[in-house]
Amino acid sequence: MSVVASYSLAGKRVWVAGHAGMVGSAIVRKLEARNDCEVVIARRDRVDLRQQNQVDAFIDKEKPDAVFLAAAKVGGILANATYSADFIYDNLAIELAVIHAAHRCGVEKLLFLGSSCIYPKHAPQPISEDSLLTGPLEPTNEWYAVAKIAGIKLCQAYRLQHGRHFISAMPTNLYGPNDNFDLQSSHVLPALIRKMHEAKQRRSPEVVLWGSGTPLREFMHVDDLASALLFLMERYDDPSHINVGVGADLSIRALAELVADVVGYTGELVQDTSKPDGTPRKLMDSSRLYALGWRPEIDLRSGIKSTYAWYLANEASRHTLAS
Ligand code: GFB
Repeated sequence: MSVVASYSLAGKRVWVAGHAGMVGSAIVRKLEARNDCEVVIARRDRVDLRQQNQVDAFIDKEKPDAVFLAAAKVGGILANATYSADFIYDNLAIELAVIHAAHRCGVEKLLFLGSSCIYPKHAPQPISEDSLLTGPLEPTNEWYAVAKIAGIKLCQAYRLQHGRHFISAMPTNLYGPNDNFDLQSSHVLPALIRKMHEAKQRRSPEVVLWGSGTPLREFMHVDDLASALLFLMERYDDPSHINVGVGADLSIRALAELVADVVGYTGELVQDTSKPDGTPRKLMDSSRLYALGWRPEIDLRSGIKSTYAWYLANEASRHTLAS
């Protein structure tokens, strides 16, 4: 497989689509730290990335050389299950508009961001890239998953028909600065940070966890992801999507205990089994990425610690005021 490529971002105009989100903002931080390329952004109030004509006008004006497609409608298990139409429509529309515009404008390299939920619910673990489309999806997030699978296929189709250097990376569950801490729509890790923090403040005797606590998940700090994405942009050029994970998982119950420990919450952890569990396990096989020479650096405990510090500095008071 011809996976090792050589493409340098140095001196390039690099559009980070989705710059305000958790992933996009982490990519922007990494690019700015390099200080050798020009970061281009599309402000959300000026460009609706779901609208082909608006994306076309933006890309014609800005003429980026490379694109990180990190813009997406994302959310946790409940948001995915509740807003099925929004999740499939917004994500398909963004992918179509940005990938097509990048082709039309002759963008040299594009990296599309997917998700580990593209894989079948009962895929063999750890999940290799070859498991894609080998079985039924997890119903709570199949709308999002189908849109993300379409994104991979779009990149492959433009490679095949037009020789474009469009690649796809599939990250595992992510967390970090600029995450969504809304208790209804967030993923589990930010939800647990907020729940434990507020329970500690209020001296609540218990914190409620959704589901059985037995599902296994793998968590990666978004700064590790951003580092992997810059690496892949410069070193990977293959039609196959590539997994980006840390190689280890833990149960939701164990995660909750870890977050409680970091936050300093000592009350009871109670399971609300009326809430969905989602897929039982999704540990990704990231050996293809590791074989290229990249490795994650942020262990889970220190990642949670720094994310909690970020939450305290940026979010906690906003929530206290709102409640
Ligand atoms: O992170 P999460 O919302 O999404 O939930 P998925 C992971 C697990 O944590 C589930 C449990 O078993 C939840 O029931 N959980 C426990 C909680 N307490 C909480 C809580 O307070 N909030 C939340 N949100 N969960 C998502 C997909 O699946 O993963 C997306 O829906 C995407 O499409 C994302 O792929 C990475 O890991 O189950």
